Amino acid sequence: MRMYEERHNLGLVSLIQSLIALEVRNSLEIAEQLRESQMNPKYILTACEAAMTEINELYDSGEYFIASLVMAGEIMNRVIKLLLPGMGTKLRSHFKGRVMLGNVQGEVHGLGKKIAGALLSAYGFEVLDLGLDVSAREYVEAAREFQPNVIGLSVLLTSCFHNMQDTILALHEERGDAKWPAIFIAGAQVTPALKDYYHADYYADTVFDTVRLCERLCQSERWGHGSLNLVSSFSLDNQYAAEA
Ligand code: B12
Repeated sequence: MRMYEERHNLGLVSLIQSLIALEVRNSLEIAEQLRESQMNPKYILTACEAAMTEINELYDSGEYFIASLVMAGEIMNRVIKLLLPGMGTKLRSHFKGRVMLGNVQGEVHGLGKKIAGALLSAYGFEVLDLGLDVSAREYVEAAREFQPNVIGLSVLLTSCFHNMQDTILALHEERGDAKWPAIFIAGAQVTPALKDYYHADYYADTVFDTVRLCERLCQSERWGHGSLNLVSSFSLDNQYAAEA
């Protein structure tokens, strides 16, 4: 058992090192081996995030350039694609509700949202991903058509916060006095205080929080509850990590 764990940890460390070195093929091979060894995809994704943080530090210190960030984003994109099929078959269950996601106008950091969308689909939600750089008007029009139970806005750049605000205001106007669809915000720079400041309904910290939040919201809407008495974020990693 111990040897098995050590091998897994070594694999994750090699993945992080390989990502930091921006080695495309090697990173994908290691991710594939970890996937085949039945490792929980959550740990593989967490390792990717750790590598991203390190890559960002190298960028900040001037050792890496913007091209390195693009490259790192591309490798991570491929790792996510590689992990998706396994996540789907393990987690997919009956239809739970409709979730619409998008990156607000001006925002091109789409990896966190992509992981969230993949995980939500795997857990039985119908997901519409509007993509990157989505205007307030596009959100509203898509919501009219798709009729989501929940809408998630993703933003990482602080310079895009005002666009997030415009989108939330437009969605509030569209739904009038109704409580649905519920609106949540997510992304590395987003905090519970921002949720209050920008009048979003909820805030999700990790992608696993998002799954749980959407499950509770969709259940609540089905049972006719006005809204949930939830604190902004959850910590449910254990439950979902065990399942994933
Ligand atoms: C990779 C990267 C890029 C890539 C993006 C590639 C891609 N396809 O997404 C590229 C090179 C394009 C890029 C560009 C820029 N970037 Co950049 N980038 C990063 C970096 C290094 C990693 C982001 C990332 O993908 N992390 C991995 C993902 C999985 O993590 P995550 O997004 O945080 O998501 C997690 C949670 O937040 C949550 N989550 C996130 N989103 C969502 C959405 C939903 C719906 C849910 C449920 C959950 C969720 O779940 C995820 C898993 O836990 C960050 C630094 C950092 N460490 O965050 C800077 C960073 C975000 N970038 C930054 C900047 C400034 C820029 C540029 C403006 C740089 C420039 N001078 O041109 C441009 C932006 C252009 C634009 N108009 O948007 C700054 C933002 C600073 C700020 N305060 O606003 C950062 C913080 C770097 C820094 N320290 O300065 N970047």
